[in-house]
Amino acid sequence: SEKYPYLKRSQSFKKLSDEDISYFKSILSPSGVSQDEEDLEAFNNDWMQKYRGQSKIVLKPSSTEQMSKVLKYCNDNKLAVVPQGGNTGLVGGGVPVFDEIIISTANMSTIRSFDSMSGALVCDAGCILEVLDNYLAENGYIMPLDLGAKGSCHIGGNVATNAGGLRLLRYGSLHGTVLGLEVVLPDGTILDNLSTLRKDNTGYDLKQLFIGSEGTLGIITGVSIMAPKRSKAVNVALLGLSTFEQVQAAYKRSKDELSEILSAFEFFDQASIELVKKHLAAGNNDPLEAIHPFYVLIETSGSNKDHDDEKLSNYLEGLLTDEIVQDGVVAQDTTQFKNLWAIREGITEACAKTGSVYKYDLSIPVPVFYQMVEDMRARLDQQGVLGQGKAVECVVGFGHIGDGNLHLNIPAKGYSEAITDIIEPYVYEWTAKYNGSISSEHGLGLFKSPHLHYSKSPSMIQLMKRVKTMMDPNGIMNPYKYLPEN
Ligand code: FAD
Ligand code: 2HG
Ligand code: ZN
Repeated sequence: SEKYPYLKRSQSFKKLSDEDISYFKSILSPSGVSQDEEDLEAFNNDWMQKYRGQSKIVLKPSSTEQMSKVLKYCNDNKLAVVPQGGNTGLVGGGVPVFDEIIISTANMSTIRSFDSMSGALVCDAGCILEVLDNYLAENGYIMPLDLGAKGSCHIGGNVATNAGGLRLLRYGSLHGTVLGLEVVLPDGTILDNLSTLRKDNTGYDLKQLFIGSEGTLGIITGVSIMAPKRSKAVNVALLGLSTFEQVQAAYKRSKDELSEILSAFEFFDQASIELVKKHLAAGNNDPLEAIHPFYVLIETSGSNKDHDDEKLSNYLEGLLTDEIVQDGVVAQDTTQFKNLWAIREGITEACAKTGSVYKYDLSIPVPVFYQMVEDMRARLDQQGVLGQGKAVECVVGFGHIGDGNLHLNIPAKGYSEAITDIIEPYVYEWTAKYNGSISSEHGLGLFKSPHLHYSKSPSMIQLMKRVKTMMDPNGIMNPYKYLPEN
């Protein structure tokens, strides 16, 4: 493929034939097989318009049994596949590289059960995250995860990428909140582990292997997840600060003074808000008078509004008195609450409006977060490519302070080897120097697989490859991705 000159289609995979198509049509409903070109456009291209496959078919099973038949057939016939949920992934994992068959969970969107005593929700993998959260809201519960992509991403995709997001600080990762999974293995075996138990120490915890496996070991068809009670009192505040030291000071204090009610601590820089203001309606929601070098969005969630309000206002007053923040606003109603979150959640989309974005998702120590951003700025500037009208528009830093996760975004006019060579491997070496992670929450996909060694030792990568070979001996599951070739 011209799209990926450095990759070769594996000869071990068969090409799709009319016979294969007839078989798929015989087991799936008419809406379960699509070869329509327009339809395929959306499935072959990723959210960023960065990755592009050439699949000729998308299959949408509507039951676990259908999924099992499809996968078994593909495995028996050495047809490569790529599982796809909402196609919001940011590392090129959910779209084909060549002609892999796209297997979508779009037709699997039933909520199977909800236990209002334990909070255990059991649902199909194709349920949209926001739909689940709205369903739980009616029952006084909340999904333990939330992302800007909630309106499109599927819970199966969330589990497959081990998505982090905006509530991880409070409710922890999916490795803790997922109670059970139903997974179809490449040979068609249905692994039924949809447990709703909070505790279960009987044997290897196999579900953990699929959380974050990005479609390389099997297809998740069902998810059992522990939903916490929805907090009665929720506050959100937006703060303007002058330095990154102040951001850290505000975070430290929030742990002391807001402690058990703190439910999010997000930061973004001036470049972020400028892009949001330039490209999105959400930019008009900024209630602060001036533009600040740094912003913090704090959310509290608790059970007693008076108690939370008092804590938050004492905390904010202290920050203002000690000149740790320059300005701050607490949302006064639901609309303003949503508006403030929309600014933070809009940064990804605002960056994308520029054209192409070089996106890095790093775990590094919080004290060096902004040094990374500034070093990258200096580096691009030195090479003469940074600034208005140049190849790179700006360097944007934001992310989940509470989780030690920096999002470094570099919006540019297009993707080029020259720019990539300025950024990489510099960014990975920088991260490795601090024993950080080159993928904090977005995953490896096609983008990061060659760089895995910056975060994992040779013996760990070897063991990962053995697991992959054992579970997917024909290598049909999402090939060319996740693990490095050599
Ligand atoms: P897809 O993109 O369709 O697939 C992602 C990967 O999972 C692929 O490798 C695919 O093959 C595999 N996969 C999908 N479904 C299955 C399945 N059922 N079984 C096995 N494998 C499967 N991520 C974060 O972690 N935190 C964030 O805050 C965050 N915010 C985002 C905001 C925006 C605006 C966008 C566009 C993305 C954001 N993301 C974030 C990226 C995130 O990984 C995805 O949004 C989400 O988890 C992927 O779900 P999806 O259903 O879209 O999966
Ligand atoms: C977020 O935290 C997402 O908003 C997306 O993880 C980050 O666009 C990004 O780099
Ligand atoms: Zn994020």
